[in-house]
Amino acid sequence: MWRDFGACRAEAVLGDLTLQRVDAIVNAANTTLLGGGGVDGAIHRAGGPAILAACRLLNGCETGDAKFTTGGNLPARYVIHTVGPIYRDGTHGEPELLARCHRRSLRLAQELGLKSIAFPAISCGVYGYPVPAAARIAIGEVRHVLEEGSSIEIVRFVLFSQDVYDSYSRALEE
Ligand code: AR6
Repeated sequence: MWRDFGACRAEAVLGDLTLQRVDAIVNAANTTLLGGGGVDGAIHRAGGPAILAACRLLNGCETGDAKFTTGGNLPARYVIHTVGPIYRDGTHGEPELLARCHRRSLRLAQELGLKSIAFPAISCGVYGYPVPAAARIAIGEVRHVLEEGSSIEIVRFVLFSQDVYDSYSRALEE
């Protein structure tokens, strides 16, 4: 499923983020940036120790912010580490923080001069964000940033299961 926003293509695919041949993949990290489970664990396993070594120099990352490191052994040149909100009930700033993760990651990619970036479903695993709502926020914010004008040509959402893929596809169609 894909859709063009301005000169940029946004797409949703079912797959493994760590295998993507893009300029940067985005990690759904935690504030320590020192690794964890889920997609974070998969990125560190596939990318090797260079990513953790680079993360140690970054002093963590606040929720809603983003920082970058090398991609190590990954096909992607960079990993952009962002920290999504832990979902409580939706009234504790979760939507704004989730939107900010996407905005900060895209801005960082633009500052690095990148043309392609791939996101996972940030906050949709351990952090418990209801997937349809997270998908609408993620796609809405990406659209917003791209329509402001951007050097980025491809934004790919790489979803690990059919239900998550379906939610992101639906949000792209809306
Ligand atoms: N490719 C694409 N998506 C994946 C992959 C993969 N290889 N592996 C898992 N997912 P989560 P969060 C999906 O829990 O909710 C970590 O411990 C997964 O099915 O990775 O933001 C961090 O260190 C789900 O749909 O991230 C933090 O402590 C989505 O990625 C915490 O988890 C996100 O799930 C962050 O939690």
